[in-house]
Amino acid sequence: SFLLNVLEHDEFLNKTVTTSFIGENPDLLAPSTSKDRAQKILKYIAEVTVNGPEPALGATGAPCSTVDPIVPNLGPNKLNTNKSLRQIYTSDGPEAFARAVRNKKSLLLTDTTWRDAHQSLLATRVRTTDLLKIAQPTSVAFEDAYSLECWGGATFDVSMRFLRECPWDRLALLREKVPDIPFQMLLRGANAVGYTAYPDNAVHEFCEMAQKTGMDVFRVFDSLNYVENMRLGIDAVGAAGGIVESAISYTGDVSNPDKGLYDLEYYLKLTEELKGLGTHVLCIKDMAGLLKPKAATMLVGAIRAEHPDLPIHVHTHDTAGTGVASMIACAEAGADAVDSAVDGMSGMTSQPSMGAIVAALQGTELDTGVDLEELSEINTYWEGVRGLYRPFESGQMSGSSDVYVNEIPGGQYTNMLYQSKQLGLEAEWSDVKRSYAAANRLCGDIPKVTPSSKVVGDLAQFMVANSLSERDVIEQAETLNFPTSVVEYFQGYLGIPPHGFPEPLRSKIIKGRTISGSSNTSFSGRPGAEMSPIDFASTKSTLTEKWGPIIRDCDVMSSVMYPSVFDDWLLKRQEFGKSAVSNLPTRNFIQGMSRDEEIVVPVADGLDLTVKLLQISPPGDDGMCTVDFELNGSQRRIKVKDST
Ligand code: 3PY
Ligand code: ZN
Repeated sequence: SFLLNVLEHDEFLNKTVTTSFIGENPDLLAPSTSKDRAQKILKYIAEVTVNGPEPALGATGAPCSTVDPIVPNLGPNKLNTNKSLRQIYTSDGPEAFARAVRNKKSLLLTDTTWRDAHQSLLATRVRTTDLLKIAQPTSVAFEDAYSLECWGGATFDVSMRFLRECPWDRLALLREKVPDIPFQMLLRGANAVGYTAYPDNAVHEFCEMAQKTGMDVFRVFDSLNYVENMRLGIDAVGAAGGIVESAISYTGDVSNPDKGLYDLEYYLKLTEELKGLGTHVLCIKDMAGLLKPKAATMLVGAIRAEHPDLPIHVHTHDTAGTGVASMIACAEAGADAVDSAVDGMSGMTSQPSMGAIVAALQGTELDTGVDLEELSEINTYWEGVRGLYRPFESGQMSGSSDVYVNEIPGGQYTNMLYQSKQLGLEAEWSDVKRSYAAANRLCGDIPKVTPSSKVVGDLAQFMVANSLSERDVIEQAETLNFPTSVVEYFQGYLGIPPHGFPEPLRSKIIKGRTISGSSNTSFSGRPGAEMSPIDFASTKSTLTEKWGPIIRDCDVMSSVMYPSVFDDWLLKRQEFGKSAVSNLPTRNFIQGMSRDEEIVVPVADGLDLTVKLLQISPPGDDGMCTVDFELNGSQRRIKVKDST
């Protein structure tokens, strides 16, 4: 889809545009010319070259590697007469998919490289263009996979907010390249792909749109394992015809009877409840990597014994380094599928290494059938891509088994470590981790995953910043000015935690404050239950009035999920065009260009721009630099304000 000229018109840029303005200027609706597009790309490159990337992008680590990733040549697909799992799902439905999964004797794998792995290691910054380049070879190497996790979680938000991309385009483009492997996403139950509850019809419409755009398996969780929140997500996926993978967020340690409130009985009861709601596949979502091998054997074994027909899929993070051992224990205890990431994107707070699991099971009954040579070629690509994203590395050098104590989920662990380094508070990192465990106890010992993990993290950071012990918080609760997320948690904005809210701490923190739009101080049930439905038609006309006829139904959904992020995203697109943000090679997207560098930017079907940076002048008296380019052989000059 071409960017329309209207987005690039000065009056539009100055936000004086109205629909009548568009009516009077019909030429604006024509696709933008290649000249406009080229100008915008040069403008983006000049801006980033002179001033660096937007600070919000957070590209503060080491520079990008100068070596381009190598795309393997792995096609075409092998002659395989068996139907793939996606073919079974699309022709015979989710129940048939579940039966096929359950009937496989070998261990099935999910590759999380396209979602959770980079969410956990690289702040979710991997761009669509780098996924598309490896999509076809991946479709060959992992043709028998349970799924490719490629969407949802933080990717929806981050793709618009920081990468200036459309999440829906990402899904559609990947689907085109990978027709036969199931795609999987992470759905935060009643929170969809956001951080708080949305109206029911928004969650329903979202799932329907995702399924239609190519999503198959929806992993549905709630950050408090609150079944009322999960029910909405499960119903929405079911109604959309998707595969319902209901997730139990695992916390504590079932192999240690002295630790916490979460024993086998708790998980078996939750499994029973989720199964009754229309679950096709049960997921054990070990978001912090707490499931030790012995616990895995106990938990998977117990669920398998009670539910012989229920497919079990296990998700973990390798934070402590026990991931491979735990996933093998799960498989041996009767799990059908486990999550792993391509080696170069695995380990530490990411998923365990696919190559390690594949190699460890070779020649056993559970042999995954993945060809290690093909995997190795896919891995070579990802090692290269990881180098391009070096500016986003957290600096973590090794696993850390203290996660069994602090229970910080993978993505958050990396984020908090990174933030501590950014703020020069590295020395306080161990205090933050210790306080996190204390904050969890103060919250009532809860599962910690988006968004409950943010509440616990905010409370932990508040404790460190104010030198408060657990006891201080309890004793001084009435006079402390807690972060909003913490107050709202205690008011029930996320739902009800498994073992209730601790009192009298809760009342002391709420201090009689009411929830917005109500005279109550807290929610008594599902927080989103009372929200009025979104009027999609009127939202679309409002957006169309504001932005012109470019607004698609999926844009309306993006705006419903993230209204201000969406507006900001469109504004940036006007400034720099779609091609600049989406099609520039990653190194240039992050760092701009260096003198005499020449790159090729694909802009539309079959059309390439060759861009060479000739020189940059020092800033003049007006603070402006001139940046000279050669564009397809002819000279172009761009002026940029030096704001460094
Ligand atoms: C997310 O919600 O994004 C997660 O990855 C939770 O584990
Ligand atoms: Zn995860």
